Amino acid sequence: MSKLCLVLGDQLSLDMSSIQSIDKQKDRILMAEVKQEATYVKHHKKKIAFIFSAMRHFAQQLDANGYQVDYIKYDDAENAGSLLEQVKKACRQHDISEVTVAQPGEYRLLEDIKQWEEELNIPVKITPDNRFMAEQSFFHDWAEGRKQLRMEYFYREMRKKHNYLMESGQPTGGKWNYDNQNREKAPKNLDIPSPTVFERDDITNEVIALVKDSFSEHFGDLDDFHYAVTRKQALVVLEEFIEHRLPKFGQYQDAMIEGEPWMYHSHVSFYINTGLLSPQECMDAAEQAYASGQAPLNSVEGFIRQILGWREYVRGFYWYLMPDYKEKNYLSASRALPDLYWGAETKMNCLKQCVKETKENAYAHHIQRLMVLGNFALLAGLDPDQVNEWYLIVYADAYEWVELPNVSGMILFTDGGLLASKPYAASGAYINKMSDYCRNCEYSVKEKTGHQACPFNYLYWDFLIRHQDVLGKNPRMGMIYNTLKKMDETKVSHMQQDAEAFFEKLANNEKV
Ligand code: FAD
Ligand code: DLZ
Ligand code: SF4
Repeated sequence: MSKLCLVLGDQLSLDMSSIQSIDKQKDRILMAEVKQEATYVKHHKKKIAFIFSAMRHFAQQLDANGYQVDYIKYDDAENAGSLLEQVKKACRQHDISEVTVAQPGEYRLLEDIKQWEEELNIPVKITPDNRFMAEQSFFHDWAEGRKQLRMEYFYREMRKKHNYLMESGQPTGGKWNYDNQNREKAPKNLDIPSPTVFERDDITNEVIALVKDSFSEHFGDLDDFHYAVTRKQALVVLEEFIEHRLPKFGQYQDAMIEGEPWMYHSHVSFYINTGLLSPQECMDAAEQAYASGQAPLNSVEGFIRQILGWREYVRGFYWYLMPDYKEKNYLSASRALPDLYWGAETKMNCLKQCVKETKENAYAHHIQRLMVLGNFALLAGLDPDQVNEWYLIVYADAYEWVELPNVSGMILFTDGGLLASKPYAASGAYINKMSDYCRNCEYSVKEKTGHQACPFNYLYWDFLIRHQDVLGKNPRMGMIYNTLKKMDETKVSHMQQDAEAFFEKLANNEKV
């Protein structure tokens, strides 16, 4: 009698609680590429290629470490198509008395696995996901009784608890947050380091051929696949980030440049989320760079805030509020996701560039996701389910625990202010300030109305007018509603007409 440990595609770490709980000599590990997980949404081709290749490499690593692994490839003749069916087969094949799996990152799969005991007639043990620094109970205790769940206060608790950038109980440099030093526009002719690139090995080539064949209908390009697919490679990505990009990460964190998808960002989300890197080692490396004078505080604090703050916070937030959170729609948004999100032609250069890069790389950096693609989704009142599905599909780092709070809470304000104190809504002026997209746009960012006007300009005011009944009560929106009050009525009515005409074009699938 032995145990069967199921390792999911985003649980690729030898330190996983489930793997740690088994006996190498007696027990078995199961990993399976299954239709159920690869198609419950139509993931970007590069996301599937990355996950399958990283899974296959990790199986080899397990094997080299003395574990007994059953690995089911997507095109194996005996592939049963779902995790449960694969587990059933493995239980029949080996004399299994218990199944163990670490808590999955998505509510739907956790609920599914909770039913398995009845199906299998043996115990199914779900161990905690020990890759996060804040246990679910820690978030729960922090959140309970609060009306608003602000990341900033959670982050301070985490800084103290885990002793990052702390000196004698006080934050290093005297401030908790250097966000105001993370907003510079990038000057021309910046010498941005290229991203870390790896040659594809036989495993990755085989997976790419498989994805081409089996997922041809899915969105996204497969060309120039250069991601790390092993822990060893992911460590090189981290090392190169710390050396070459971290020094300017803080300064240009919010900047966007046409043709520069990678900027000074770390590109480690794919690897942390699948277990190839730990959040601690990423932050330790950054803190060490500060201690040795290699990187300034605004960069290092900014990077640590994203991981110890935002990443841990959204994960706690997700499990604290699911399943109800997914149903929220405070602004009653219902417009269908326009085809331009799938690459249909658009005159709006900022959207065009961000979608193009997303299609090419299964990656866009934070401010592109938030202030271009997200801002448009908010202002246009796009349906939250469709927007969530799009984000879950297109980014190689997307799993619902991290995608949903960012999309529903941060960009769409579906929770009415639980995550963000006000909607991240902005006109074209913000995009023009933080990027060079407007230079090559058919619209004019300076014009507020008329067919040359940047749609973000009139959509912004139209959004505020449409939601005045609820947003007008928000104290953080007071100033902007005062500006609206003082605006010339004819101008306001022109903006509303322009917005209406724009929405009509969207509905008719016309190019906007
Ligand atoms: P960097 O900018 O270098 O940041 C460092 C790390 O901080 C990231 O690797 C990530 O682990 C963490 N981080 C930064 N911001 C966030 C955040 N808001 N939430 C959680 N972690 C964060 N991140 C995902 O990992 N998966 C997603 O599906 C995802 N969807 C998003 C959707 C929207 C609408 C928005 C606004 C943000 C989303 N993010 C998501 C957060 C963020 O955009 C990505 O983590 C980041 O762009 C990944 O690139 P990077 O590794 O170069 O990050
Ligand atoms: C994302 C993904 C994909 C595309 N394919 C698989 C797979 O075939 N087998 C697997 O075990 N996991 C896969 N994953 C990751 C899971 O979807 C992920 O574990 C859950 O969404 C929970 O985060
Ligand atoms: Fe985007 Fe408007 Fe600038 Fe065009 S003018 S790139 S639509 S912000």
